Amino acid sequence: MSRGSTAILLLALSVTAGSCGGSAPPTGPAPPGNTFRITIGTNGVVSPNELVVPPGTRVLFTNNHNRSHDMTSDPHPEHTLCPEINQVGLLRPGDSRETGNMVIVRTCGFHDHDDFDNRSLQGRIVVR
Ligand SMILES: [Cu+2]
Repeated sequence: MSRGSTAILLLALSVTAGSCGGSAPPTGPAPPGNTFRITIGTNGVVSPNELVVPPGTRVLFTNNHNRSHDMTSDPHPEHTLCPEINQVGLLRPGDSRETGNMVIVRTCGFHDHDDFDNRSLQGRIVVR
């Protein structure tokens, strides 16, 4: 392969890599391009504690705190309001995991099941 065709191939690969949003498979690792994120900070506080997303969104939860958090749907302890959130579940320090596809227009409260009355670990995802 000539030097010129190698450059064209690399250019084509980089264009492909930059245009892969919106068609993530239903399972597998969290796509790094997911812009809908809720983070548990090093201070143990969720941020943002309210996130508005369009229907059909997965939200990526990341735990940057130094202890585990079990992120689940309201209400506690049934977790029946938005079961998609229960797919996040137990996040060890440094873990990231997505919700299921949030297709129903509604407001989904969530909490840390192991620390359910801690308001710093409560929030909501508004699907609209
Ligand atoms: Cu709970």
